[in-house]
Amino acid sequence: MARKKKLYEGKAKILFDGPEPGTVIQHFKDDATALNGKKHAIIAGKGVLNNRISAHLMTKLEAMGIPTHFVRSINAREQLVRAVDIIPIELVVRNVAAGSLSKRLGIKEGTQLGRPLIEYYYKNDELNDPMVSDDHITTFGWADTYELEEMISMAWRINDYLNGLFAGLGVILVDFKLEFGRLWGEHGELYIILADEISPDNCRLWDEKTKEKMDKDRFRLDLDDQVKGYHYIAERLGLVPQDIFEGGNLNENMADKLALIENEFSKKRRLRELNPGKPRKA
Ligand code: AIR
Ligand code: ASP
Repeated sequence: MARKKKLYEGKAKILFDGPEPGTVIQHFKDDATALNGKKHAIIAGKGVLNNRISAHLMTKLEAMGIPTHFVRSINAREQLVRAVDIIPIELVVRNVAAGSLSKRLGIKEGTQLGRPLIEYYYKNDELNDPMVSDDHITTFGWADTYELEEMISMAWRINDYLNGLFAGLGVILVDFKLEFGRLWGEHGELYIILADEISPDNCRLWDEKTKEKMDKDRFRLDLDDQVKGYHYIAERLGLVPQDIFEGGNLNENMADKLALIENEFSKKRRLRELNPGKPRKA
């Protein structure tokens, strides 16, 4: 097979040119970074697990009416996604205080928030992804008011859905980060769709009983067994059989096969490709 053309390499993922027009291959690496890339490690197996977790959650969200960039799984580390223009805003949804919210405002970690909170961050590594207001977003044209409204309404629905899904599995969805992209239809109409990934790299997930952190905070805070969170979440979601780990190592051949089997069960998703979402109002 011809070598794939690399379009972009990020901290945790690589994007390659896709096999069909308008598609991109999203490759999940084992690299983990924090502090804007200053802290780095390889967490063996993370890429495979995040690829599966994100494919699964995006498929679920698509089924409840959230348009996403996910098309299908390709292999253990790669998925086909739609090419979009990423809107340079990270939406963070919080249900429980943790991380930068606790630090910035002195709210004790673990405090249940009275209602979910949405924050916006401007996606810019040089500036360290600063927090911004909706006024900044529209004033500087990072997104217009329609796009922002669309992102916020999807973020609420995603939070409702994921909160319930994880609660049913004994996991608390503390907070998470979303990215959206613009996609133009055949007739020039604009769609706003969910992009990037949803995985323990951009969600905080705690075991409900023990409150143990089962996400990237294990790496950020130098806790032991950094792959544990990814593995635990994939297992709770029913995505990895016990024997996929051989003596502590993930069997990538087995993971490859699982990725393809999952596509067989989600043929319905193909229909939605023709109808990615609600078109923008004129
Ligand atoms: N996040 C924000 N920027 C990058 C990521 N991954 C995610 C974190 C956390 C949430 O957004 O993983 O789930 C809030 O992060 P913080 O650091 O603002 O508390
Ligand atoms: N991945 C980002 C970084 O490299 C932020 C994070 O997830 O902590 O800084």
